Amino acid sequence: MKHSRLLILPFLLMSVVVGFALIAAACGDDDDDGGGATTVPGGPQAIKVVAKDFKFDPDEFKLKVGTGGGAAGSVNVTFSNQGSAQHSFSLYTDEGFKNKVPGAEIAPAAGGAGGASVFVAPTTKTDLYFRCEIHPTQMKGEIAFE
Ligand SMILES: [Cu+2]
Repeated sequence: MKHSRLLILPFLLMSVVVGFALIAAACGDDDDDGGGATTVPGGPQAIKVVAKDFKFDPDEFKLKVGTGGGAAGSVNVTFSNQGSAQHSFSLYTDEGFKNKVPGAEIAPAAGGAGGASVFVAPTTKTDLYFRCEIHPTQMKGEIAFE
């Protein structure tokens, strides 16, 4: 009986450690909340867009309405092309893709490459629309500012 007691204690400790690891892993994955959006308090908002298989992943983001200026009012875009064809990132204020958002543009990048840009977040609730200029009908997405 003494032996089984000694074996149970390490097992319990392991269970606790594994339990904490699972909780930490679950909390660390915020991707479901904002569709890949991350926010640092007082800093710029940020989105990570991946281009793959002629699609953007994610293709929908939810961000907060901007504060009008400064770092906190801007959005950092990180773009990563994980496909083999060239892809780009352009952001527009309209669904018809006529008015570009200044600063947001990321030039065409080859597969395995990427880019980054920064734009000023709108200060009122609005939707912005992005697309790949090389595959404009296939690769589209949306950023909702709420
Ligand atoms: Cu493309």
